[in-house]
Amino acid sequence: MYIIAERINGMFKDVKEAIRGRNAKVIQDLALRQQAAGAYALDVNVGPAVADAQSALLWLVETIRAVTDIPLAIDTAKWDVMKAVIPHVPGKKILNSTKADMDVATEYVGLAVEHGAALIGLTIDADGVPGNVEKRVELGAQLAAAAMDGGLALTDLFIDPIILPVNVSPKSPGHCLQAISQLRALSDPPPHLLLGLSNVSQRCSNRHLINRTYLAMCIAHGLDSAILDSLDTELVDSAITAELLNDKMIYCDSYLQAARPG
Ligand code: THG
Repeated sequence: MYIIAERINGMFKDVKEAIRGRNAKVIQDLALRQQAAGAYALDVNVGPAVADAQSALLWLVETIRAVTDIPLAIDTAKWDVMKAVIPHVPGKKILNSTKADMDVATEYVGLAVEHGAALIGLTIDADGVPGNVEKRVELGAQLAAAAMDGGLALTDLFIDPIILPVNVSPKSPGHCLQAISQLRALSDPPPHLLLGLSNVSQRCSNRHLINRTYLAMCIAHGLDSAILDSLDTELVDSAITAELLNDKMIYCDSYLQAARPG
């Protein structure tokens, strides 16, 4: 499982305050702890409450890069910010994210190819998040077409069928499972399939249990990547175990250790 760690996000109070006060240590500690806990990449998102998103994002990138060369998923919905920041991200990077509208996706594919980056594409268009499986699959196929047209290998494309909180949208977990199965069959090799896992349990009780259970179900349907809390050891262990049971690795007594990066 290609784990992208979620905690460097201004949605969290400690990160928001660290951005405001330009407190590098808070960010660097989170970066290194998440990496040590099993992350392959770090999501970097300034959150909604920041005045100058571009300079905040540049500061986060520079601050993280001072301590680790782990791939960074640059998480912003603003094209102008993405375009300005990406040239200043040394090393491996993932653009998070584009929507599936063809003209928009084509621009993002071009930026990704220009900078040797991977790209996350959301199955969302001008009509918003689809309320069914079919539209998610159609938009996922559109993202794959945009990637192929623009010269981005499908192995550098992560399709995100968008999971909504189960308390608000009870059908979205099931819809995403089916979309994952169908989008995996799109090509050989297939694009990556990814979710922002913690969305599923927002404002629910038993968050950890919901996240852990749903992740195992997603892996059984072919999910191979997720933005999640890598500091939740039980969650990461559960993901690795689900992959073992889905024949993604050979059992050995130390499989939990063997599956972690490094
Ligand atoms: N897809 C893609 N990118 C994404 C998402 C996605 N990026 C952002 C988000 N969704 C994934 N990251 C998070 C990070 C935190 C939470 C949910 C998703 C979260 N935060 C607490 C909350 O809202 O309750 C914050 C409060 C707190 O604990 O301080 O749940 O879907 N491509």
